[in-house]
Amino acid sequence: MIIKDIVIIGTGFSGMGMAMKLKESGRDDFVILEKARDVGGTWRDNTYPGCECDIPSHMYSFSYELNSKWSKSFSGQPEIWAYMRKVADENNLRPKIDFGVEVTGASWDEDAKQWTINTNGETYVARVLVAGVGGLHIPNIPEVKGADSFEGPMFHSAAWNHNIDLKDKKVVVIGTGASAIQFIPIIAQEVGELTVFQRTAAWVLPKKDKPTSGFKKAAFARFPSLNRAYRNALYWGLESRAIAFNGHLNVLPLAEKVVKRHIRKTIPDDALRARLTPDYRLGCKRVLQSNTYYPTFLRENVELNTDGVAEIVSDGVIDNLGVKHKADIVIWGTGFHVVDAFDYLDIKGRDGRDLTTQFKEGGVETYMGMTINGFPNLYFMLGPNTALGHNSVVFMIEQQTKFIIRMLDEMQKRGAAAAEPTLEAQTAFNEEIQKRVSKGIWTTGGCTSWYLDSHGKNRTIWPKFTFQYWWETRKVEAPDFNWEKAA
Ligand code: NA7
Repeated sequence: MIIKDIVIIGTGFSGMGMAMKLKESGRDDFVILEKARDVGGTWRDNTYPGCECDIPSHMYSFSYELNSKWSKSFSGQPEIWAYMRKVADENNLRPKIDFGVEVTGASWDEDAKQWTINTNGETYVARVLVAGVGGLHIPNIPEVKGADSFEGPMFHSAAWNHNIDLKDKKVVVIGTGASAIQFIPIIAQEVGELTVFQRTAAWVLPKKDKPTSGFKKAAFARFPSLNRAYRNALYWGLESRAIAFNGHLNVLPLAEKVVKRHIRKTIPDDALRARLTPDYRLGCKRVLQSNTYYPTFLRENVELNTDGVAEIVSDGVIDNLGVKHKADIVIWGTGFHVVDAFDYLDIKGRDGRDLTTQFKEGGVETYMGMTINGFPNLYFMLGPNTALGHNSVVFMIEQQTKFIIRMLDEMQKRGAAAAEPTLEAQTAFNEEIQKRVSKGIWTTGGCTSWYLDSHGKNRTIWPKFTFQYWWETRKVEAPDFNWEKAA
């Protein structure tokens, strides 16, 4: 058994950010548990061709670890992952990480006021547990009739099989979300035939990506304040997008026109254009960006299928019209388990209450997306209703790490062994969020998306400006919590 004051799960932006803030606050009695052999979270795991950020890199990075060398506006996965490894090295985080340790469950010990954390190896015991597991890490592979009978390679975009040579092969891609629209234009250039199964057309804006000039890199390296000013300008530019999504829908037609013009200019064929044009409001699902996605459908070797996947057979995919599309390889670009991601965690709180059951029966409700009544000293990073469509989630992560440090300070000040939000505070937070979110484009825009749970409630997105999150988490509202002294 390994005893620590604090256990963090995961070494993505969340886990690493938490570790850095703990160190900064003078706390060293912690460990990070990482199931893989290196740091990086989703940016280590997603290696599909063309994987890159869709929030500008100068903003999609730690505010206290500025990087003057980003090669372009939206950096690719290898560069983001290298940045994360560098941050881990420069902050000496690796000695604090137990690699190859996968958490299988955690339970709260009421008497000892601590968490017992079960893993594939040692058991850990800690006063505080911080889950930095991310919202997008469990691949969603839909259950399709006959999928087991497929004889060729079949893999998900988040587990790309680089040993498979796609050259001249017949490939079927299922899904046209954020990942698929990045790899489809690239693999289309080498495969023999590509059939893309689109269930819902995406809004794909042109991507304003450009290389960072040598001058800019040198200036940012020499004068970090310039880099920060640029980051600030990006922040406010991105933040302004929240105006449209959060209820001021009159701003949206402008952006919709941009996409429609983009499709019109690229796709001369009326029927194909119609199939690629969304029938719901922009912003309802995550808005995508690419300059190469639409033109890909002009290629002779690429076919768009909008008839739906009915069945997979040994050598192909049959659509709902009964047409068979021969395939040597099937690639799932079908996203992740998001709202139900917690089902995979076996977390037992006070009186043995099960987190999954509580979320299923009472709704996915937390306080500030971080703490949960009945689950003392447990913190989620990027938990329910703190994901973003319009700005960098690293900003949210930074506010959360600061909030958790404030909670630890407050516990210390009060001599508290355990802290959890009151049910009243948690309910009030969720009522306000749901009131807001119900007016937003994600609910009113005429689509279904992974932002919504099975009851149509948005349990994913933060429906306000991100500076409001900063404001609301900038101090601990002591009456919102039960502070429990050690027995
Ligand atoms: P997304 O953006 O959730 O895309 C998933 C895609 O897969 C989307 O086009 C879905 O269609 C499609 N899908 C999902 N299930 C099915 C089934 N059963 N049949 C057919 N098509 C299906 O996931 P990504 O991996 O691309 O990106 C996830 C996030 O990662 C992204 O937003 C970034 O933040 C990073 P639908 O639109 O639901 O009809």
